[in-house]
Amino acid sequence: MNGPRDFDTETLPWIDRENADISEFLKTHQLRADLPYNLEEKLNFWKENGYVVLEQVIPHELIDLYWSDVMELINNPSKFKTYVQIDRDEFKPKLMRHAYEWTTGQILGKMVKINDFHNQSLAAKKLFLYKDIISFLEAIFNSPVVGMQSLSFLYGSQQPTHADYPWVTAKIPSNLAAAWIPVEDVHINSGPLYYFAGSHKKVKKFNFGNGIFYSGQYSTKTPLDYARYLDNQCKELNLEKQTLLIKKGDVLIWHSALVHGGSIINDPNQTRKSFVCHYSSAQALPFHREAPGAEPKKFKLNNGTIYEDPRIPDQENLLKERGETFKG
Ligand SMILES: O=C(O)CCC(=O)C(=O)O
Repeated sequence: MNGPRDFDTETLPWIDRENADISEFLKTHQLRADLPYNLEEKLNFWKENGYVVLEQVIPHELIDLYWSDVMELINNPSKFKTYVQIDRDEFKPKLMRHAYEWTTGQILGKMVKINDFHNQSLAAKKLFLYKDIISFLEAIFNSPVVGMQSLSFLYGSQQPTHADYPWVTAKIPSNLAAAWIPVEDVHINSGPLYYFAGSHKKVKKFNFGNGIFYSGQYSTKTPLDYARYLDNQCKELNLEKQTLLIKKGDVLIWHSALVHGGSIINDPNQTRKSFVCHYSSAQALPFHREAPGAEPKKFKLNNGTIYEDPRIPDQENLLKERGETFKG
């Protein structure tokens, strides 16, 4: 079988290296003095567990502005070229279409992923690059941060067990992390996110037949093979399965190799509104992923960057009024 069997050690984020010295890093780097969490504690926890929860850092006002924009998309899909994916199930080919090709009723259904709504919504951009998330990511990458891709959910995803790096790839695949931002307190019956603490360093990378990255064309193993492998590995390694029951205002940040998925929804009427954001570092993603090599148009905030989607420039910041009211 071809392809790499692990991340390239030369380009691993410093904190993922064997000899990472967190106290030394904090002594030698200029970091924000007004962080609302203890960065040293969070970095130590991250190194060990592959995730952190930052408690009550995101203003409810900003979350509400973002969700009002999402509701505008849902109620008026004909105005939007947003990419909306509606799956019949996780393993059938994805049905990705522009919002205007779906109806409100379809977007309000289950198995719906609204992709990259931050293109249209300024409030979503501000949430994506919220200062206390970006400061943590800057520390783990030791680099400026790029917001790479985002997903908006009304219901639980029920997504099978996976890690993100085989799918969400930048030039340096280990330079990847994600944030899970609840729009409401997470209810146990809503199909909460689950994850296995420590799996980012204990589970050996899966070989899709063409290496560790999934390719619809070249992989001989399927996403379901991958899910089975991960479930078995986590069981054999006795890794603790944890369920994410965080509250509006909190945020979970997780490592590119943390094994996670969406639980089964026990109450079909229970929403699980959330904004899921994927990030990379500036050196790993110097362009928009849909236009590698081309000079991107940039939106900058809190030292983080988002690139304008070159496929739909006419849609950029279509919804900006609500976002403009947020001054944080
Ligand atoms: O929110 C979820 O249920 C799944 C999100 C996820 O796994 C991902 O975006 O990688």
